[in-house]
Amino acid sequence: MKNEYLLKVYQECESRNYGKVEFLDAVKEFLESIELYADKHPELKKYAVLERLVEPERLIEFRVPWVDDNGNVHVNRGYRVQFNSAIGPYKGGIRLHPSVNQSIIKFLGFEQVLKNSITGLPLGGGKGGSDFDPKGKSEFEIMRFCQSFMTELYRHIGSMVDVPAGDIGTGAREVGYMYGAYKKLVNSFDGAFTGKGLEFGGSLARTEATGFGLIYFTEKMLKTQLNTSFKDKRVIITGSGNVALYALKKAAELGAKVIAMSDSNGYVVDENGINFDTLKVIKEVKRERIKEYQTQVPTSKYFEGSKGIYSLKADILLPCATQNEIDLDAAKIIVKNGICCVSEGANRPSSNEAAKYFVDNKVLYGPGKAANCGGVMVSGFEMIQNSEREKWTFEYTDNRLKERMEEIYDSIYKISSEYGNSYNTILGADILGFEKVANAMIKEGII
Ligand code: NDP
Ligand code: 2IT
Repeated sequence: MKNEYLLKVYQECESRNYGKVEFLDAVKEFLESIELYADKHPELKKYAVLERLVEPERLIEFRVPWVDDNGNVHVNRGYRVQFNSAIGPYKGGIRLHPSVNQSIIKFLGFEQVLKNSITGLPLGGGKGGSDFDPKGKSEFEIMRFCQSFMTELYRHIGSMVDVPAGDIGTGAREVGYMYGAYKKLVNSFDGAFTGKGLEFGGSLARTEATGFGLIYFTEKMLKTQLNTSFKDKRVIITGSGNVALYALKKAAELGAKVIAMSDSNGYVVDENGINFDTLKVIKEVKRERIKEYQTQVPTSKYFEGSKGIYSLKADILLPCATQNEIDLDAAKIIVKNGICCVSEGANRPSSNEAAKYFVDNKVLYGPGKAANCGGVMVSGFEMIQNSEREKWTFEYTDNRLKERMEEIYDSIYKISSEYGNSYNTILGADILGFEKVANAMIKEGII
């Protein structure tokens, strides 16, 4: 970073966020990538747009006590960051994972501001979560936790204020419990959550949206840059949750062979292509580990440890698990193995160094904030349907998602090309997301 204004913003942010590594990495990547844009836009400094952008409007931290099935009391910590509402109500998921802390929630909230702007919908950015670990908990323990979480969160959200949704550890079941508790507390059916059940205001295709959107974006990138497609490609997907599962489904529909998938314990390799229906029952219905796939499909192989997956030979890698899965060393192995495309279903799965390495080596790179924005896009469609008291068909919703994901890639390609490198999608995505938010922050005044 050479621009003095950007340097000053980063240094101030660093001193205010000591030790918040994930958040600072996200801010640094963003400031570095918009440098050429900032050089041409002195109004950013005049109106202190970047100082305001990196400071959340509000961060709520709260106690979440709950009682397990044996009568023991536990206390977890809950968070909601309401990062930026310049272009719409705060919007973003809720993550339940033992690793959740302020730094992770802030990085996710910061990314969400840009991502939501990229969708083209009027949505601000937020994120929430807790260090609660859903693994091994009974159905009623999960329900009691979600209800306790909502006894605080309900007062901060609403359909015109802040609209949460799912993320790691929060799927349709958890959203149901949270929305149920919210409704009871506010006595209003105002759709203040997305990812709801289809019986109570949920949108068709929301479950599929992030994974499908990732594939639509990536297919367009493959076509534009390499005049190729998913057909007959060998694909690796990390993770085996909501995003990974529906990325598998759509990639296979387009003729790809997904040869490996993982969870935090290990990975399976199936040279015949991982079977969606088998994996869906294991993960969504039975909530088992991916190891179980090997029992169901004896010709496949299971390996302990999730890192070995990057050493497999393939054409395309879709990281769909969590942040910082791919460091520079892993990126070097991936490039050496001939992967031509890395497209992110997860939020910031590649470290800054790894992402830069992909761009520098002309690997097609889909940054998460663009490649995975299909999820929040269909969340936005759910909000539209709720306010219209409407229900769109699966086909209509899916077609709109596909059309929009392709347009988003086109816009990123255009911006990156104008700035001199069509492979630098990091710059393209950041500028696409940022410009609208920045203009809104200037026009709305310094507040
Ligand atoms: P799920 O909880 O459904 O699945 C998460 C998957 O990632 C699981 O396979 C899990 O394995 C693995 N995983 C999680 N944490 C770790 C870790 N620390 N190390 C290794 N593996 C890990 O979550 P989603 O599929 O919803 O989310 C996956 C990613 O996609 C996240 O980065 C999320 O922020 C992002 N995302 C999600 C969207 C959505 O609509 N759901 C939208 C946009 C982005 P295990 O079971 O072993 O923990
Ligand atoms: O990271 C994300 O975009 C999500 N977890 C989805 C957010 C949403 O509001 O649908």
